[in-house]
Amino acid sequence: MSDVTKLESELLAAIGAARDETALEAVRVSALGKSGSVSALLKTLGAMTPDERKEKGPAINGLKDRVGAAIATAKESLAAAALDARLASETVDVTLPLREPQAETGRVHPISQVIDELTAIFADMGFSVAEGPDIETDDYNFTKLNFPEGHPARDMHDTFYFPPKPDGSRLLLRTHTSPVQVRTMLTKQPPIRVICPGRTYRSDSDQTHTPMFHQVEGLVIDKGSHLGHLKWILEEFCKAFFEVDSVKMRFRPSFFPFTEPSMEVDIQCRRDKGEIRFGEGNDWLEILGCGMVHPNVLKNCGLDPDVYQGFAWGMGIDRIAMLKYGINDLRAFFEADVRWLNHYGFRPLDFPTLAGGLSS
Ligand code: 2U9
Repeated sequence: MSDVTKLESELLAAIGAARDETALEAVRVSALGKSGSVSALLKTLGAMTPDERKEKGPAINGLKDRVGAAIATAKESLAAAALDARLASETVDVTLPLREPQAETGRVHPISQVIDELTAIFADMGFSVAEGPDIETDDYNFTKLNFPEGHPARDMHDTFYFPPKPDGSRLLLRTHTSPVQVRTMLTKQPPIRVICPGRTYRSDSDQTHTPMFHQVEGLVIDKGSHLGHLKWILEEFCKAFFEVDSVKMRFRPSFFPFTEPSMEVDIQCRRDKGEIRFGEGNDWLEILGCGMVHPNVLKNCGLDPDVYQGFAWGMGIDRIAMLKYGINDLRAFFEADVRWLNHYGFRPLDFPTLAGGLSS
């Protein structure tokens, strides 16, 4: 057997044995690459006499062509086999349910939803949203709001205080969002129309109280603001929030240091086997407190009470969220249970608007 024939049978065997395209490429390089065995034979042609070249040339060139053709054929069938294997392993079950797009898999917590709803309702009435720090000074949380020294709300048992500073002053976790309105009055000129939703803290923990809870307060300051405006705003709010056409409200006298007169507000409802319906029935449910801003508070915040007057109100967000969405355990709000959130949470792309519907 000549060298050429022997090399050809060795190379054809190696081509036949290559299991994938990488192995085949290695055989191609070893035969036809720059330093390959066939290339080495081709180089010997240059040093031959014309007669020798005439005799060996066709054999060596024939070897190169046949090896090249065998590699091309093997490459095609290996590529086809690789594709078949991929197609077999990457089957798609078209009967499987569609996966929800990632942006829609999360759920909006009912408290965030209610804050978005409140914001949409009051924004429609021309209110803006103001925010402030959770850690406040005694002055903004109590003194400027007309709480006298020694008022029970200032008690260590009710308020979370930080250790006193060397000058004796103490920071605290705000017990209501009212200091945000104080900050607004100190920095903005009337007319003022703001709502202040946010976290608030009181040292209280039982079935119906958590140490951290959420409030929304509202404030209007202008030259001619009066209780009629306040009643209209609260009535419009209740109708929009509880998504009913009409609602009866009852204003009862009350007392807060920061408002005079002060009132607590009940709305008409019907209690039906543990469920509450608004805008119908003969029962009453307390939902908020309100009043005309006390002249001392206006003065403390740099406004002349002979020129300006205003009204304010406050309500617990957690409580109105529970009432609207039929949630009966306050603690569930803070447990971060995804099963609960899947049930009571809201779809992230369904942002509440008055035109598009608040909760549907
Ligand atoms: C300024 C002036 C007046 C805010 C008000 C209430 C009445 C009220 C409670 C409701 C239930 C708090 O969540 S709750 O415990 N709030 O009844 N809040 S008037 O009055 C203000 C606020 C700021 C400068």
